[in-house]
Amino acid sequence: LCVVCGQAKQFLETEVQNSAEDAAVRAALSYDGHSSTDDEQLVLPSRSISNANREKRRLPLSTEICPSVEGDMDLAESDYEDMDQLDEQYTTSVENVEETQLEKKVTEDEVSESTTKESVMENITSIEVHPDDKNEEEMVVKKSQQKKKKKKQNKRTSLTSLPEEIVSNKILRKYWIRRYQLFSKFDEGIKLDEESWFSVTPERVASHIAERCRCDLIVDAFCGAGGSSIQFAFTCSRVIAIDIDPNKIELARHNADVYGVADRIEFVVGDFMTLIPTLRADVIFLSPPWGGPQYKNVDVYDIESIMEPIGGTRLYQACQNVTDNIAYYVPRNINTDQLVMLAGPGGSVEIEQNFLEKRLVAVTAYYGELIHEQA
Ligand code: MGP
Ligand code: SAH
Repeated sequence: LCVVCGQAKQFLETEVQNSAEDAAVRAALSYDGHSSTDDEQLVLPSRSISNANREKRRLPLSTEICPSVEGDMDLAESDYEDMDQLDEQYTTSVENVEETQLEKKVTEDEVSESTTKESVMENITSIEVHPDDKNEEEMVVKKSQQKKKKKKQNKRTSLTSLPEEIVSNKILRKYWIRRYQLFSKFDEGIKLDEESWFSVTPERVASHIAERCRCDLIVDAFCGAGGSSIQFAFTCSRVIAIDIDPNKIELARHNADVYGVADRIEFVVGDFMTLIPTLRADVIFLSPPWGGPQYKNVDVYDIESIMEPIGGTRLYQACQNVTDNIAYYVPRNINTDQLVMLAGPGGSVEIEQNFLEKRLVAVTAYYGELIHEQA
């Protein structure tokens, strides 16, 4: 993760002129993207502008509620092979949806049994076609072709277990390939809907943010299918997870159950903007809708595009009535000037780029006491 600490941007820009981290910091500020890896930490030297005139809430930052989740979330080569297979299968499936539907009704056992039988038959047939063939090379080629065919058939079988939204929406296929990055326990029954596939916080990013937000009571204002809330349950004593969509709350509850933390989260169906006056929190985590994957269609994302017509500034300011400790998960192409402006005159913000396997996934802006202490 590449971390950039920011004060007022003007201050930052002048200060970094002579700093050793000059190039990297300016690169991060102007967002040229891919200069850092997950492992690098880039922190500006302390030039903290005091927030002292604000009332500070003490956060119990040291108690570990539960060990964090571990798992291999890196993409395997076979995942990319899967993608190719999925491409082929997808074409078939959209061309013949009815056939796919029928296929789905066949039980897994029936499918794998028939696949095995067919494969055996193929072997026999091909040997019979060339009973006297002594050319071993040709036989090897044949066998490898048979293997490929068998593999393809097995893959086709696996199509039957793909979630409906992945089969029917081509755009979601890349997220399926990344499913273990999203949830390491994906195979233990994680469920997502269309919007959640592209908006869930990937697990490693979520657990990193959760560590930084460690506190007694956190509000996850837009919990979606629970990617972030689940990780907050490992670092915070109490989690309130809010979403306006009842189906999301069902998914979040189910997914939290997969991770064994459902009983540590209070799920609330409701409009966060309406609920704010009733809330109390040490920390608020904001991961609002960005307007879908189209957020990438602009060079610089305007913070006011968040939850239009409300806008990202009003959303942030409404939270300040509850707490100054706000973590804001925003698009990687966000206008960083706007994130700095939210801190107000003399205020501070820490802007962090979240990487996964050298891929810049998103940006998180930390405010209030969530900003790392600077030397
Ligand atoms: P992405 O659209 O999946 O970008 O968003 P990707 O696939 O890295 O880009 P590409 O170059 O491969 O095309 C990256 C991450 O941003 C997702 O994994 C989500 O965590 C987050 N994200 C994306 N969207 C559209 C939203 C959103 O609307 N709201 C929130 N809170 N997060 C989102
Ligand atoms: N962080 C989540 C993803 C959030 S996506 C995760 O890791 O899974 C944004 C979510 O905001 C969507 O689920 C959407 O239903 C919800 N949402 C949109 N408007 C809302 C509102 N006014 N109040 C609460 N939730 C809202």
